[in-house]
Amino acid sequence: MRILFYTPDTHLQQAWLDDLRSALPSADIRLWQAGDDAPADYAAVWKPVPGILGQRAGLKAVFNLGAGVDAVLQLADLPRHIPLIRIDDGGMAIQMAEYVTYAVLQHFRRFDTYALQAGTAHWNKLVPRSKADCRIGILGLGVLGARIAESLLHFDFPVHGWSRTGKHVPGIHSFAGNDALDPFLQQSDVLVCALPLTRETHQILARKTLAALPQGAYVINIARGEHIVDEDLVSLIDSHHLSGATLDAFRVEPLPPAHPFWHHPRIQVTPHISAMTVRSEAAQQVAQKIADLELGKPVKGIVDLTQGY
Ligand code: OXD
Repeated sequence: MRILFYTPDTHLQQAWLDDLRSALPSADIRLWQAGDDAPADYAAVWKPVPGILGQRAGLKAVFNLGAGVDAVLQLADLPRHIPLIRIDDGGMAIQMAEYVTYAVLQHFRRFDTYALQAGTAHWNKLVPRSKADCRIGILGLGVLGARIAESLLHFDFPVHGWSRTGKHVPGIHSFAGNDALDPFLQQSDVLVCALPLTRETHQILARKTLAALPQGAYVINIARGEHIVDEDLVSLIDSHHLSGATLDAFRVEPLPPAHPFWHHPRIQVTPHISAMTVRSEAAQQVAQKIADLELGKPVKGIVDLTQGY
């Protein structure tokens, strides 16, 4: 069996090859190099460039080696007649839950303001926030959003969620569809964006939607930079409608040094680390799914190309 592998992260290529080879010891696994147009049975890729997948003879399925599939879906030469398969969770949901829980707690317990005070050796006890005023709204209730909700419920935060179609997540009220977006936002003192990037969710957090959040709301984005209109976010923080943001994903990555997010005192930036693919786990999943496909068994995680996730 021939497996074509690609990631643009050159420093990770060998480690990926090692993990894939140990999960699939009898397969012939090769790193795609420019000009490689030899047949392959499967492709396992992250942010592929044109020419890797299109017209590839023999290809039966494509595996996406990260959480979001938007980069693959943007490829003009994506073969649309074979399954595109994502890694299910693969150790990423727990990392996202940790990241969001940290960001929520630092906002709720005002550690962000204490850090600013510490900068000027200012000793000042702030009034604690109440959980009733820290209602968490999670945009996107897939595997990742549901795991985040579960984690915040442990701390007794009131949690609700929004998704395009109705989802049942134990312990939370869920809103569904466009008409429910405004009521959802109006109750979200902390807004967590865990949405897939699609045509519908592109720039979903712009002036109008951000302004629908309650006064003093806090924004956490662990999804994609394109979900947010950067200038609108900064302007609503500057006008004190929003109290701040923790952001892990950006329109341009690495975030350019001159971008206002870097130096804004109320914005915390991290370099797209909220969840990193656990290579060995992802490689095992690819191996298991290939084994199932070869036996004609159903596999989980097939992306709906029309919905974009
Ligand atoms: C992502 C990832 O999709 O890092 O953002 O896996």
